[in-house]
Amino acid sequence: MPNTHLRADRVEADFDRLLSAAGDGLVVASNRQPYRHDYGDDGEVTVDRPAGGLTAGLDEVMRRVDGTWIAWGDGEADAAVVDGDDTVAVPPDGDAGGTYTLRRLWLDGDEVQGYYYELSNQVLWPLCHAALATVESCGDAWADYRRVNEQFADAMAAAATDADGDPLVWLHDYHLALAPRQLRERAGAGPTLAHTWHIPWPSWDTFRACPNRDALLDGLLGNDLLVFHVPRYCENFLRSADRGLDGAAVDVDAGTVEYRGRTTTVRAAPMGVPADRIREQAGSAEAAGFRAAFRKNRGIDRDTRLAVGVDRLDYTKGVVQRLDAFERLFADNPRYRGELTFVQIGTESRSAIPAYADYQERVEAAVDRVNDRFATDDWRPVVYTTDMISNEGLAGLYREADLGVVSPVRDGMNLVAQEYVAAGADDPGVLVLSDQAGVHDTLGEWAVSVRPHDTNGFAAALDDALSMPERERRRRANALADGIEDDDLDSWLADVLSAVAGVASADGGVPTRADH
Ligand code: GDG
Repeated sequence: MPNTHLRADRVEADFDRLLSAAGDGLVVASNRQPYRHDYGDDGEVTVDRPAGGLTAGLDEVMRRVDGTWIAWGDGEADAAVVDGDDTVAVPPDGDAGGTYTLRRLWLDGDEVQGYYYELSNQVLWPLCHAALATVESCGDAWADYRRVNEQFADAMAAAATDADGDPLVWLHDYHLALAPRQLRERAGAGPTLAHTWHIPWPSWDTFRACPNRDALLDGLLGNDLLVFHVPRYCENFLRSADRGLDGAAVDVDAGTVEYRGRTTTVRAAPMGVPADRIREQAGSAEAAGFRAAFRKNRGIDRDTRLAVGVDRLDYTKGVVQRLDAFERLFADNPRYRGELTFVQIGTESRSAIPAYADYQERVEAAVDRVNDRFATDDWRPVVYTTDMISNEGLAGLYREADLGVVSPVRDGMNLVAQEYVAAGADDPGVLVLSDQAGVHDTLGEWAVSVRPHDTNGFAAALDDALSMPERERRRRANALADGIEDDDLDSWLADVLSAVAGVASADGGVPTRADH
């Protein structure tokens, strides 16, 4: 295994020092924007605030440094609020924490279809999750993907030129694989380019099926630093570069690729969650109110034990396999009937793509099947909702649940598993975790591990978790809580910035957290 895992010792994150060591200012680029403007029912402009951990975490860093964030403006009122340079200061009420610049890019219908729906989500997403049979053929989508990446590169180059010196440009995810090389061609060697790939990188034997594999590797090797969640993905990427590109000098142990006259450093930094904030949310009055109302409105008895799953409705998340396992559990262990309800929160996602619409139908059919088989007049085995739940409500549900069930068939990291631990179940709960999630590499030792397709083994694991003695539950819950506090979102941000600072400084003299 290559030496690519960044140390994650718990220290106070010194962002100002790290940021100034990483570059002169910060430019972030991602497909999804941190703030979206829409029209409310009364015609007034409304603003959607960042919901996800990453966006909220980066938002705070951006406010501190007054940086520029470049993203696709997909909100109905987005164009109405920008200035002549397509920028708007966010957040709108940012006086206390500061503001930064959101630069929006406009995509036409064909570009959205080709770049976002086809190439990003029907080629790269299934490819990287090793679901080759789900990869769709692409015709003109590649040209759209290249063109949209060029728009991002133009905007990043302009922001880099406007900065006082050479900024850090931090790109995110598989939508922007070509942009690093394109930006390098526009902006030269000055800015430091770092790229976080939030999904797995598959083995070479899978990646070699990618029709545009050379261009993708070439694009990503325009970066100075490439960050994956776990060392396995680093190794897969390094071997893909080695096998796929003529002229690339790959050092798997050092985690470096020399190609076209520059070195790209490849590192693993497992992303964390804002653990303190989630614990506070779980203990809030709103969370308590939500828990009580949820039970009442969904007809779940006060004494019924809960297992909870929270997922975007994506075929990688293993919701169908999870329902198969609960069906087997109730079939083989009648004592759980009337005593346990499995709550699945399923957030609608990418529904315009047939594979996603089909998946939503399969989930609904499986929920109905289990409920038709076992439900009684006053008890349902599965409660399923696609309602978007508030952060406090979600944290409250996590705290209420005896089991947190996270069972993707493949997942880059997975934040839900960490959020469940952070919320801290009332009576220490058990994390049931697929060994196919990146987070299993860091939390697997204290979770109950499952293979999502092994229905019998999965059902037996659920039974084990539900029957686990309190002492053992407490032992594991404490170890898990320590783990996610040590490696929380701030620690992750500091790890990435430390790694950037390391590659940005010629003498490598910037201390990392590991040096404290
Ligand atoms: C990608 C990678 C990697 C969901 N429903 C509600 C809600 N959520 C929130 C969860 C969690 C987030 O969505 C989902 O995060 P995941 O990590 O599980 O998955 P992806 O969206 O696939 O993310 C993944 C991640 O990037 C970061 O790098 O971990 O592997 O696939 O935060 O809580 N939040 C609220 N209500 C809901 O109904 N409030």
